[in-house]
Amino acid sequence: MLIRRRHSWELPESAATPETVYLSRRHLLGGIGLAGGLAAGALAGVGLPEFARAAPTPGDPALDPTNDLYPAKRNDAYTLDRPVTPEDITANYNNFYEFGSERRNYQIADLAARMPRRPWTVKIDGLVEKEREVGIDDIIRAMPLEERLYRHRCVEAWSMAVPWTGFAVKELVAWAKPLSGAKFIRMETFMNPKVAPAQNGFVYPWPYVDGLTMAEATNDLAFFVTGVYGKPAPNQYGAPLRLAVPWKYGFKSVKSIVRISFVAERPVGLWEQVQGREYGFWANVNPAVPHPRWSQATERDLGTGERRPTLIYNGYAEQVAGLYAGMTGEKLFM
Ligand SMILES: Nc1nc2c(c(=O)[nH]1)N[C@H]1C(S)=C(S)[C@@H](COP(=O)(O)O)O[C@H]1N2
Ligand SMILES: [Mo]
Repeated sequence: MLIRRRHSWELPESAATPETVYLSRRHLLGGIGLAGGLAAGALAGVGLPEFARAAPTPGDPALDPTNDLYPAKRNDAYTLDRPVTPEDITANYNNFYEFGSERRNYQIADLAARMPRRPWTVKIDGLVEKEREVGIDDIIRAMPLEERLYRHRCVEAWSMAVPWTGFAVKELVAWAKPLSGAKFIRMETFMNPKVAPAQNGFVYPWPYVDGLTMAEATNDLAFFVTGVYGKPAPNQYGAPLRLAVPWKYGFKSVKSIVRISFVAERPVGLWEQVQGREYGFWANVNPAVPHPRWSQATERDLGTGERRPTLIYNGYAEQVAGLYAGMTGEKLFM
């Protein structure tokens, strides 16, 4: 997803890293674990910025005030065609550009661990009966939490399968009471350059934003994530509130949301804003429509390391294809 490539031959994501080096690094990290302080200490010798080494660990999910809600009951309607990706792999392979765009992703988990999880409020605004700002714990406790096994397909052609915990976006929509003029839902990530080093830079138009149509947002599959692997989500997954729209490329799944707006105009996502020729509003997964710079026909499964064929709508056509019936003029697959 890098927009500036130093060399034209640079390939997306780990394709530029010899797989052996990449795998052994992942192995090393699995052994270190996510205990923030420990990881910071262990990694101190390999180039973490000074502030990151010294900082405490406000983001420790073990201290999450909603811990008692986990594990939530699994909803068996959502099944996988592949094994769940092990936690030590997905926890150390993250896209969270607020914390850096380097492929040395263990740093992203470690830097994100420094993000305070509370206090955290979410502003619900725009075309709703009543605008308000709500504490995240009040939202989570008002919603019916469940676990769902979902596939995730990044536009950079890697994929994982994850047991998310959360609630259907349509539950929050009903609770927010949008007015009839609301046609889209726009989600915004926090803005805090003191916590997220890359937000000090000028490459990206922070804060991270993306959106859905109301029909997409109220489809059963659209899910707000609060937890993963049966516990509150560690920060790097986008705690304390993150979207999961598994039929779309991963960049649509906004992390660490602080604002949800109901709007009449189609929101322009961060990636559409910086590179609209390559990343659009719809971004539905389709193996037959290549990214301008690489094929989308296959994906690398983070768990097995193997390539597998990519499925139309990432395997969720039955649930979502109807949303796009008759939309012939739209670029639905980028
Ligand atoms: N705020 C924010 N949300 C984000 C991103 C990001 O950089 N910032 N990256 C997106 C991309 S490209 C992907 S693939 C997923 C990655 O989620 P994961 O790190 O939990 O695998 O988060 C998405 N949400
Ligand atoms: Mo992605």
